[in-house]
Amino acid sequence: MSKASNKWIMHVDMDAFFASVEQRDRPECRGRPVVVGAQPGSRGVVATCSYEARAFGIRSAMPISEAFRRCPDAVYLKPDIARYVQASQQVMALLETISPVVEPVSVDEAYLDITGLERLYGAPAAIAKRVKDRIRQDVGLGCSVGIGHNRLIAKLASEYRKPDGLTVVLPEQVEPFLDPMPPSNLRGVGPQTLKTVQRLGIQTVKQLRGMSRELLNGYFGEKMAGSLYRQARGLASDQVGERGARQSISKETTFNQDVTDRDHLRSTLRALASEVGYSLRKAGLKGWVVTLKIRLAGFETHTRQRRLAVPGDSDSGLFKVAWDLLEAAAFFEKPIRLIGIGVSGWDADEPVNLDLFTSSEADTRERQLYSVLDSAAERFGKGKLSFGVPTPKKKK
Ligand code: TTP
Ligand code: MG
Repeated sequence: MSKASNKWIMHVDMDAFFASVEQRDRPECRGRPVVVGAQPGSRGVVATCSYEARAFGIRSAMPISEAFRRCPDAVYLKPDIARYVQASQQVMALLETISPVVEPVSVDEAYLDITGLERLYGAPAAIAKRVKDRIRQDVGLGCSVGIGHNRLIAKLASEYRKPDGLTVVLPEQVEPFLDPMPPSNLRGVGPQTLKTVQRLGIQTVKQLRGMSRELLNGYFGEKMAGSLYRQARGLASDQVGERGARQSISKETTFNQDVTDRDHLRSTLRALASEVGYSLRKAGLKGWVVTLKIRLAGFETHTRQRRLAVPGDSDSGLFKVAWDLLEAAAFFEKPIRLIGIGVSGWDADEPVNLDLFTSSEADTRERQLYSVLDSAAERFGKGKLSFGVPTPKKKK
């Protein structure tokens, strides 16, 4: 961790993501303050807003009433998550054409390892420009890109100039880059840490770097002290990609239209079970646990699991268990958007590298996305069904 990295890591973060998708799709909103979130008059909050709206001091998570007070003339829109998901997937797919090592970390940001791509595309700044141009052309959205020798520097670089930023921080520039920053820019600095930072009168990362590890330990506790100590020196991981071993083999499918028809569900599940069975047998694995995954229209996601009497890998056996789980859960009254089946709990101790939904990059991205949306939903004070935006009381 402490040795200098010779990698180039890129961090891409979409600008005002939800609001930019709206401005893209609604030309009348371009150049105007746009606030995506709850409707004025309700008790919800701002999900995000365009940079034109930020000029009025509007920010994510601000009560919508406060946003409305600051800018009654803004366009107030309810989130349309499906369109944002689609844009997100387009962006991630595009990034995968640039580098084979892409790690989506939220709905609108990803890390790329671009080490060695210079020969293909030119200097790091040229690669960043290429990414920005492609996203602009193909997806119609703007983003900010940061490049550095590790994840921390890349992330701070993408935040450095927003919107439409492009910042490359060379290793010899790391200290001058970090020096004037407020410690709140560093990763994992929550309200508690910030309180101590303020109490100590620390205003810059440079001041933080001037403190010994022992001193930091005393004020922040070992764990946070270690993190601050390393970050103040620009030290961080340069690993991009999936972390952790893959632990299941699974397959899922999203329907073009929500499905209620039992026969359709049955044949889909049977096909998925066959694919999973095939992968299991190819990997020489049998699993103890079968998981059924269902997403209802509206992103409400359920999983049901059953432990088998003997580890299984047969198509029909897997299908039967998954179908039982589906029937027992009585989802049928509701339209189903996605269905998946997974097997885990290996009988053998071999490394598994065939996971198709639980840890595939696409699913990691999707799970992260849904966790973002679910936590947003909690913040908005609504159930998980509604994408977290309170129903507007009445259109004005
Ligand atoms: P961010 O990347 O934090 O914000 P942003 O893309 O809107 O703006 P920028 O990066 O230019 O500063 O979050 C990405 C999306 O996540 C955002 O468009 C909406 C959603 N989001 C919420 O729903 N609630 C929140 O509190 C935040 C911060 C984001
Ligand atoms: Mg963003």
